[in-house]
Amino acid sequence: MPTERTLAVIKPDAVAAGDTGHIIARLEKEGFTIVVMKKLSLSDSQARAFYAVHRARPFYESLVQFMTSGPIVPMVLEREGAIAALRDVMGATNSCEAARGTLRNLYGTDIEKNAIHGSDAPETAAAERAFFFSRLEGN
Ligand code: FUP
Repeated sequence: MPTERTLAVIKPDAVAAGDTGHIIARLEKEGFTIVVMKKLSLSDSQARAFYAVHRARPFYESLVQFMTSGPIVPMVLEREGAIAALRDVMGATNSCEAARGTLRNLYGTDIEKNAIHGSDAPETAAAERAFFFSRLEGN
């Protein structure tokens, strides 16, 4: 399996709960290398742009509110098969349904406050990495 890069975002719920370090430690234990990482707060328009694919969905406004409610920690992760491997360790979208021991099971609350985002395909990984990080930053 080739080495890949993907984007992970520790969401406002997990950052506010003080779980940033726990999540990073788990990702490193799962074999991911952190290529580049930062902590920031999204503006309303930035959150709308990041989740533009969901703009017609009923949960969009609430999702934008949540994602702008506090700081987040985006990072580029590298590993063999990184995109699928991150989705595995994250677990299902709804934290209530995520398999035991997954990050969303351990650190999320529900379908919205689910602790972590991970890109779902090579095309979205490339676009989402570029959303947060420039070439100059090592992306
Ligand atoms: P995922 O790829 O697992 O993050 O899930 P989606 O791309 O389907 O959804 C993106 C985000 O929208 C989720 F992380 C949380 C939010 N969401 C809701 O708040 N309600 C829903 O019914 C579905 C998704």
